[in-house]
Amino acid sequence: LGSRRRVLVTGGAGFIGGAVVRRLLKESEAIVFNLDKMGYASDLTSIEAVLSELGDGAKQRHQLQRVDLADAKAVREAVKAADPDLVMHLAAESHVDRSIAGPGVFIESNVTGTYNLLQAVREHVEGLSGERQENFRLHHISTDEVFGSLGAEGRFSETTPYDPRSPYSSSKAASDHLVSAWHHTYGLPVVLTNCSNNYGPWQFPEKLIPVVTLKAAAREPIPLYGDGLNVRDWLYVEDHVDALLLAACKGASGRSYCVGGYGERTNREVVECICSHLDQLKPDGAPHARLITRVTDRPGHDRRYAIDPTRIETELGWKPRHDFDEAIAKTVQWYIAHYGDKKL
Ligand code: NAD
Ligand code: TDX
Repeated sequence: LGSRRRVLVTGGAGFIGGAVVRRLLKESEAIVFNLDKMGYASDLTSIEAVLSELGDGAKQRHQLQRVDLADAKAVREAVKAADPDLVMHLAAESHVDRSIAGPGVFIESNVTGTYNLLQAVREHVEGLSGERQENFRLHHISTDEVFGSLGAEGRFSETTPYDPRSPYSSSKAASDHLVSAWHHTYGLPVVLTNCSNNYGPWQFPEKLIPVVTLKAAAREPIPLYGDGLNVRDWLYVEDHVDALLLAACKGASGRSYCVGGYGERTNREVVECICSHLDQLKPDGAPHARLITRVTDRPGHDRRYAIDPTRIETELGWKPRHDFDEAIAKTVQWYIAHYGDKKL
């Protein structure tokens, strides 16, 4: 973090934001302001555990700001109170299926929310003096879904044209464009990252990997959308956190970086892999793969995502540290231990 002492993380009670906050608490001395509306996907348990491990002095280093980004006034006040050297913006409605069922909140949180944050941060940066202003960064965390859907060939990179297709991805694309515009027009020092699908502990059980693990463990049908041959590029969440901290601290202002760990797999491969781990962990009946059930496809389901991470590898020296087969095994074990026999 260099001389940066105050970090505002939006969405720090969510899956990836929580991993960022834990890392900042463990590996830096920064005060972390965690701005989150505390929605359905929020959980502070893992952060509270880290604070307890670190001891009493650490508690003041985590300040929860329970704020909805859609509330411009509250956002302005929260940014003012945090007085940050760095803002890492992860707060967003994040689930594609929910965006199809109810797109409104995606526009409010992801588009209006990002706009409100940009305005508040712009005012904050204008008031900073000398070195603090020069070192300030707003890091906007986004997704590879803004680039649309790939055929069998090719990978997304920073020069791929935007072509979002779901309410979620179009709201994220809009937020990316707002961030770039605030950089070009108002000179706001920003950095953007677009990452592929993350997995790991503490992901809300609506996304593929926790849903499949918990359904299969409970011996319930495992829903596989369509033909199961859609491809996602899986990255372990801690590898994403490495990339985020590198980009936030060392990324060039106005630059974007694509993040992905060469983890392409079809959904069917991922589901079968989880089932084979469960066969070992819970060898109490028929093979879990028999529970796989083809269900109606997601409307507008993107076929394939894949990232070319050359820029972040060569310019910032990032490399994923986790291998899919090992990290997925750990992740499956974590969901079984964490949820016990609770049903979804
Ligand atoms: P998540 O749903 O687990 O967490 C998001 C957090 O943001 C939640 O705690 C939620 O309460 C908060 N939030 C949402 N709307 C808010 C608002 N209006 N005001 C304040 N807080 C609000 O999501 P995640 O998987 O941790 O994703 C974090 C970010 O990373 C998102 O911006 C997402 O687009 C991006 N991303 C996610 C993935 C992935 O695979 N999960 C991949 C690439 C990028
Ligand atoms: O029950 C399921 N069955 C199924 O076949 C679910 C929940 C998903 N799927 C399929 C749909 C996708 O092809 O699995 C794939 C992964 O689905 P999700 O976990 O919902 O992720 P995805 O739609 O790819 O989006 C994710 O990655 C990019 C995150 O939710 C986004 O926040 C991120 O930006």
